[in-house]
Amino acid sequence: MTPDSHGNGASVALDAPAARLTALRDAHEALVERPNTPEPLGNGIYTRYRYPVLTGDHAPLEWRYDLDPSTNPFMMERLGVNAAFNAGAIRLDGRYLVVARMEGVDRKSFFAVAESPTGVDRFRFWDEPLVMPETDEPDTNVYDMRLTAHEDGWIYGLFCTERPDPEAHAQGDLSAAIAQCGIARTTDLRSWERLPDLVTPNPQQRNVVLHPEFVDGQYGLYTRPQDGFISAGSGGGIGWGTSPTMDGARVEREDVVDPRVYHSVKEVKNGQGPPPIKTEAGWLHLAHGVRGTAAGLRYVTYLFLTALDKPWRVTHAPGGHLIEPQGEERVGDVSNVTFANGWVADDDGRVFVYYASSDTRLHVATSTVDRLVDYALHTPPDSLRSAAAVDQRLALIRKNRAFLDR
Ligand code: M1P
Repeated sequence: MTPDSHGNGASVALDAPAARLTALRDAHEALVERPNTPEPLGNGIYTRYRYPVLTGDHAPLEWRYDLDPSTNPFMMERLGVNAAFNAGAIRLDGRYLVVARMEGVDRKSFFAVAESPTGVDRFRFWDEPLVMPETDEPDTNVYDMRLTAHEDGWIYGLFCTERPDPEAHAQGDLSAAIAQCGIARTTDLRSWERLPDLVTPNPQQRNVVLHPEFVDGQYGLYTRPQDGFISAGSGGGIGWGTSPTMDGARVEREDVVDPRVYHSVKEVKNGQGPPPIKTEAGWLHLAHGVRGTAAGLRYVTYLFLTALDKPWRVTHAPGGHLIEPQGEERVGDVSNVTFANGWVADDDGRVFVYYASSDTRLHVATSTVDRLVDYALHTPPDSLRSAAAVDQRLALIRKNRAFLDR
């Protein structure tokens, strides 16, 4: 113990950081162990939960603080974590696992696995962030992993790898980048084999997702062709292509199967979320759609079904959004965003949707395959025009009137 500068013998220099560390540990433990509670009533399609399941504050203290008071006398954060969001998800050996997009205060994203016994709370990060091997072309930023347990036996992680755009940089635009699909595979989420990036006919790719089954002996890929880094340009929409291998994956032909649509939730751009869930009614897909507003872009999630034998053929497309930003979800580093790239379908039919809000935190919504299929089959499609939307609503009102008058 060292006397403080007032010479009163108090042990400020060493005890203060120790006391602060104890308080930090208590607060962190309380946050990680906090039970989550379902929000009452809801819309019948899914249940939201009171608290986010992951935030930047869930990152272990060891990742953020130098715990040695002799080198960190103020016990201050040395490497802050800004956010934990857009997570891939999987159920493995009875555990709910997410691979979250972590973002340091330096804006660099990295991946980290968090594990929960319930799927709705007590997500705890593994000891260290995930170490993702690189190709010969180093990644500037990696994010938004989609996890696919493929029938070939591997778990694939497809993610966005971003590198500088040299032409734009030469002209002074340092925000431009080239986004491509990085590919890695694993069996345990601990050790990863990095494979060559996906090659497609388009200059930019984000939101690429591997279909879980072979299709005509090929790997099926949902893509998102795009002209520019942010704007879809003449591209956009969810594409479909196939590749004979994932070790050197190449899509020669990309067909847009879920296009952008004027005056809809996916007017500006859209992208596949997690890999689809196989149901008796077809493949259940979760995606995000983006529209422009005076306040900037608004990201929501939406659902659709495709044919079991042709996973690229949309059979049912409910109109409007599934999950939209509500309350505090509307505010964050990139406000007015909900984005989902992970969900888990349990053997008992429960579905855990991991959606992030405003590029800041990760939430869960629970539902069942039966509910989501019912929603997909029986929600009217987007009517595309106001008058047609009124007709849809009148049909519902009149059906209800007839039912109540029986
Ligand atoms: O900031 C909102 C989202 O923007 C991108 O998604 P998209 O390519 O569809 O525009 C991604 O960077 C995503 O991570 C982010 O949440």
